[in-house]
Amino acid sequence: GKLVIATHNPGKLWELQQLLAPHGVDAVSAGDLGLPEPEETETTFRGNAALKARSAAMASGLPAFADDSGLCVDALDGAPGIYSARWAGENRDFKAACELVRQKLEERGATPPYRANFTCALALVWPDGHIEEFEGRVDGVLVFPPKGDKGFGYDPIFKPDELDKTFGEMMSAEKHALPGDGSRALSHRARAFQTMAKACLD
Ligand code: ITT
Repeated sequence: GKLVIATHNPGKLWELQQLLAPHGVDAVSAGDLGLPEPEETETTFRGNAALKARSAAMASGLPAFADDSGLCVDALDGAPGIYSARWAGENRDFKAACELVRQKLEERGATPPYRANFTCALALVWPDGHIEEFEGRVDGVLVFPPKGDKGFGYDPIFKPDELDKTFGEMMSAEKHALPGDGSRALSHRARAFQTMAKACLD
């Protein structure tokens, strides 16, 4: 049967479709189904992922899968965290959001290396309410000025510890897995997905 990908973020949707493709899952996005976008009222990545997946499963009567994720900066006490999308404002201006991160670091008097991580919570919810939850994280440093025009969101300012370029300089396949070993995931989303695939898709 079909699986709903409960996201309205095109960059995320693209990556989730790439990750799902090898598993032969028939997926449709919440946007394509015209499902409403619930307000993210929870206080954790995990809570918001569950909220979005539940909302889509109830509205569609299909199993639904949601991703809640964000950038957590050590010197900013974990901000923007669950507010990562909201820091980009109504018009989702991530150039401005990256600049806001730099400004806040400057205000705090923080000095490089600016340690940070991306975290991703995935929730898979069936119409009967059954839920499975997974998490993934990648650690790295922030670089200014931003580098690269690939990916989405905060990708141009995040350099994972494992490689010498930012996510903004990587194609989605490079962001998903470490070179030379397609089986070892790199990004927070690919790491969470890998755990989910082992538990639920294979
Ligand atoms: P949905 O809730 O509809 O899925 P959203 O963009 O609101 O879309 P989130 O609430 O999870 O999603 O916000 C996560 C934000 O964190 C997202 O907008 C990006 O700016 C950022 N983010 C998450 N994963 C990222 C990644 O892999 N690369 C760059 N930025 C990322």
